[in-house]
Amino acid sequence: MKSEQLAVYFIAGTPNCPEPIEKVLKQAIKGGITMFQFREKGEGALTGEAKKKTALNLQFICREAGIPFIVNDDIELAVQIGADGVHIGQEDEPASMVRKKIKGGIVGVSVHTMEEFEQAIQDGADYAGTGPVYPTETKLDTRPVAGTALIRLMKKHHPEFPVVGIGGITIENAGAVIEAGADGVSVITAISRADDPAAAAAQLKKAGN
Ligand code: 3NM
Repeated sequence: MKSEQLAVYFIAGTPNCPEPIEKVLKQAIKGGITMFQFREKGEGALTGEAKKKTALNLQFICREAGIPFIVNDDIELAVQIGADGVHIGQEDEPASMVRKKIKGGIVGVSVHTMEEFEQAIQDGADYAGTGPVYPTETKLDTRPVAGTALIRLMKKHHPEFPVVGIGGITIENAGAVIEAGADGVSVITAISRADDPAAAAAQLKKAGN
């Protein structure tokens, strides 16, 4: 993958969206997001066929727009529908195993320490996400807030390896994440709950330039 694809990485599931997720995604695409992750988690999250149907709708929208469609955690679903990739956490199967299942697809890994970062690189991950950079209410079981220090360290040791920040990132603080060396910002709330998701995505993009 190209690191530019991480520039504005929108993540969402139906519980994050006050309007139909397909509509929110289309607006975010209009604003210029560069990648999308379907993360169907939390209260009221879809399961089974309903989840698969929504995934297929979102995959179609991403395909038409020419941006990668990534599935969070659910490797089986990703393989079944031929998603462009998966994003996994430290609790999931090792990236090396996922790499085999997902063939040439994108494998993203959440990391919180330099050790986890080095391991992800060794395991053949395509990019690393790290956070929470800032306090977030979207994910309850996060690690302590890390600020931008780890991003700086990661990029110091592996300048070429694609890294994206996550957690509490807004239009106001996105510039600091990029300034620390990240290739992009991942956001849920800043786009999914914006009055105008297209404008929010466009402003996040501008913050990175
Ligand atoms: N992972 P928002 S923080 C999905 O720290 C996720 O690994 C995190 O949502 C981590 O943009 C987070 O609304 C939530 O803060 C990001």
